[in-house]
Order: sequence, then structure tokens, then C-alpha cells
Amino acid sequence: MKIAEVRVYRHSITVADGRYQMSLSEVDALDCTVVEVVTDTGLVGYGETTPLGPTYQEQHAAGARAAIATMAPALIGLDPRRTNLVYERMDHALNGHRYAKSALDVACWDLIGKSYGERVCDLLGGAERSSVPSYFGVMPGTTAETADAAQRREQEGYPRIQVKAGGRALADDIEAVRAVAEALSPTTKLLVDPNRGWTTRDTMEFSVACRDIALTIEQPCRTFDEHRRIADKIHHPLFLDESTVDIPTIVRAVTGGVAQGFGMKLSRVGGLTPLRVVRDLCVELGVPLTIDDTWGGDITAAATVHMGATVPDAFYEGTWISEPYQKPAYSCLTSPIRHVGGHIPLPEGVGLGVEPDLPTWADPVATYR
Ligand code: 0XW
Ligand code: MG
Repeated sequence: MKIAEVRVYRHSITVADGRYQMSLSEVDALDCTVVEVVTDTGLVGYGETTPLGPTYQEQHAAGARAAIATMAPALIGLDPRRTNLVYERMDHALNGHRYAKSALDVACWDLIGKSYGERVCDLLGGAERSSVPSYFGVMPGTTAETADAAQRREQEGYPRIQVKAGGRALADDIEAVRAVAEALSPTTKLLVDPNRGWTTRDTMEFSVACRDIALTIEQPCRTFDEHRRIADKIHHPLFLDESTVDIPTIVRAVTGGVAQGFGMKLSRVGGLTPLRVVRDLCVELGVPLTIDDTWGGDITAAATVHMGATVPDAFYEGTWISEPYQKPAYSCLTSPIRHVGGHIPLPEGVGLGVEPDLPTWADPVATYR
């Protein structure tokens, strides 16, 4: 089987409630790029990359399409099942830009599944479950709104609640988090995620003020180094998210005692091929991780749910997908990937188990052959 053509599609994803807010940025629409990798056998595979705006991470939607334009010609004629070779070719054509490589890599995994008649999760080591636990990120609001929203999601069945923080007075964050902790059952996992919006001092003050609460702080500061400086000065476990851009950083975070776990994203590390290594490293090193992506439609959701299904219970913090926050991204012939009681059932069928309804999509914005 050989790659004969790469087609690139563009979609706009609208945020359902008008805007998605984090400490340093907010978005109301997301620019989504889907790749269709066509082989000489007639089998096609799909991958996607949807940055969360231009400032959440070093990701840029138009940059993804420019990066694919640079890499796609180098993939023509390659067997998509040789994912390491495909990755080498991508790295040889373009340094970095993992979020663009992620889309092409995921499409190759979809093709492997379709060609062998297997689900992607089984090719990645085997599914431990048929439905993955999810978590909900509650956006900043008044104290009462935040506690209420968190409790509602817990009642829906979400086993883990992430409260967004930062971008306002620290006292407001502390008050809201205390109210959420009071509203939730002690068996629900609680995380506070300022998305790089706190200083090291804010983080230390927050941790002192909430010392009596069992919670985890996720990526409070901007850089890896800031977290390194405060890791042993706070009273809560620290997860890194945005800073963990590659495997050496992840290893350094664990072995240097900086992070006790990760909010991990498919497109940040560059697709299922590197994410498989990250998953295995985390298990070997004994640290938990989520398996998420930034945003996206069913293709991204399927890729994260397939990988999530393979993570052993003790290390799995769940999978976040953007479906509850957005209007449907693009139409598919297969059943949409949706939450059921705070969990996400795995799609059925081989490969990713997602079949786009292509006749309803606009024409490709680019084709490489
Ligand atoms: C809540 N998330 C998983 C969704 C957005 O991609 C941001 C992210 C996070 O934890 O930072
Ligand atoms: Mg995060």
C-alpha cells in the first residue's frame, strides 16, 4: 500500500456558548484542518489538527496547512503503515511543527487499522475498556456559578472536574475553588488549571490558601523553569500541560521532580506515534496522564479516545474532548463521538471508526500528489 495523494480540508468550528475562555486567551471560533491520505489501494485515512487559537500553544492553524504543504510531497509513495518511516520523512522535510505532523500521523494509523481490519486502540496495545472516563473543564465565573457548574457535571457522571483559573484576582480563584471543593463529593478528582496565568508567587499563595483541599494544580505558570523553581515549595501535586512539548521535557519533568502527572495532548507531542511512547514512559515512570487534544471534531476525538482506551487504570486521568463546548464541526456518516454520563464510548468499526460525509464538505483547499 502506498500513499498516492494527500487532500487538505478546512472547517470552522463555532464555540456553542459564544466563547471559550482561559486566563490568557479566549476563542469563539476555531480553524480546523483535516487531512485525507489516499492510497493506491483506494483505502483512505483521516487526521485532523485544530489549535486552540494562536496563543494557547505554539500552534497556528494556517501554519498547519503551510507545514502540510511542505511535508506532504515527501510522503507520496511511502507505505502509511510504516509510521516511523513516515515520521522520519516528515522530520526530514520540516523541523518541528508537531501539530501538523499529528494530522498526517493519525491518518496513517487510521489506514493501518483499515488495512488490517483492526481498531486503532487494538493496534496501540489493546483496549482496556469500551468507554473512557472523561473530565469537564469549568470556565471561570462567579463563585456560585462555578460551584454550581462543577456540581452539575459531577451529577452527570464526570469523575473529574477541572476548574479554570487565572486572569483575575487570586482571591477570586481561591474563593471559587473552595466553593467547588465543598460542592463536590470527595471521590471526584479536582484540578485547578490557570493555563499559564499565575506567577510562581500566585501559585505558592494559592497552594497555602487551599492547603486543606485535595486537588492538583495544572500548568499554573508560563514556563517549565518557573514550575521547576516552585515544585517543592507547594502543597499540591503539580501537573504540566502546555510546557510538555516533547519527550525529553516529559522525562525531565518526572525525573527532576517537577511534575507528578500530565495533561497530555495528541497534537502537542505530534500524533499517535510519539504519544504511544509518552504513554509507555509515563506508565514505566509511574505517573498519570490525560489523553486529550486541543479542540477538534470526531476525527480528533476518536484518536484520543482510542489512545485513552489503552492506558492502564492506575495511570489514566481520562480524556477531554471539545464536543460539549462546540457546534458540530463537520458531518460524518458514523455516529458522533459523544459523552454518555461523563464517559465516552469508543467508536465502532475499524481504524478510527469515523467516516466523514465528504459530499457535504467543501472541496479540499489543497491536494498533493
Ligand atoms: C481543558 N483542556 C483539556 C481543553 C483545552 O484544550 C485546554 C485544556 C487544558 O487543560 O488546558
Ligand atoms: Mg491544562
